[in-house]
Amino acid sequence: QTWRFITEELDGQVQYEYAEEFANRISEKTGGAVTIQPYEYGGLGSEVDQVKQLQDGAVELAVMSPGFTGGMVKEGQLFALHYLFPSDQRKTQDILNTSEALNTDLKERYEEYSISPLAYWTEGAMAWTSNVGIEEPKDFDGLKMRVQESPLMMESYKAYGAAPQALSWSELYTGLERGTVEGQENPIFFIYDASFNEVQDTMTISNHNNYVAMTTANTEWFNSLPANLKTVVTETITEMQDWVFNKQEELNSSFLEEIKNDTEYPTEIIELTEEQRNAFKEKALPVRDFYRENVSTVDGAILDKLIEEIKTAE
Ligand code: 6CS
Repeated sequence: QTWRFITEELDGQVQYEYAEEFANRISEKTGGAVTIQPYEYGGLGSEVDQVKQLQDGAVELAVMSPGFTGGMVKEGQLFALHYLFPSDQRKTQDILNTSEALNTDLKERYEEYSISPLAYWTEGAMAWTSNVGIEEPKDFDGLKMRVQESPLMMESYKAYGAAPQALSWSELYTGLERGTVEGQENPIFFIYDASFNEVQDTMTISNHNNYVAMTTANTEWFNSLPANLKTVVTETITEMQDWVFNKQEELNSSFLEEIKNDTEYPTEIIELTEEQRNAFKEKALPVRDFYRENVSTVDGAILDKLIEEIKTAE
């Protein structure tokens, strides 16, 4: 049998590398009885279309970013809150691995929509790019900031005074080039691999949030798998949490060097001091109440549980 595995990224980027490695491991463990066909982003529509394909069972497996389920699974938007997770990526990954709020409570919310998140992992800390050089909240004033389709991502940037707009990443390079959008957030490996540095003059190491991706399966398909295959899938996903952590770290650090050494498209790199970070944090914290009151369908219960787990971990 063949399972289809869609990703939101291209060959060489973290999500697609993950799907390929997963495919190899599953094929090896099942002695070739199961083959997995990984798909790069692009062929099957936008990120939001891909969510639908997983829900419909048109594909069995997907790497999915919670941002693109924002209009549907309200609680999943908590990943859009800035300064929630530790800026230390290892600590963040440990929380993603062990959190009951995420691996039980949030998972159940997703399953109401036939999406089973089997693991959460970081693709690295996100940086801001722009031509204005973001150092303090007022630099965001009126800035047309590109975000994914999540109302809470919009709210997070409105809190800094920006004018956020939702866009698929396939339209982002052209958008930045033409100025229809003026800034964006992404992990460093992605900024370089998608060439955003060609059309943006500055990159701010802001540590405002990390990029979380989920390994997901169509719920009905996954539940109907024979027990032995289910075990192979979950064991492989668990093993790969360290693998993908190392992969993102390697790509993020080597591509940071590439950005620094790119003389054709020079980028000013701005590293925020703790004091500068705090100015953003102050504006970001009230967005948690917005989430609790206007987004969450459980009055922020999952977020509050996660906050406690983060406190304990730190
Ligand atoms: O910015 C985005 O929308 C894209 N960024 C990453 C790191 N992965 C896929 C996603 O669609």
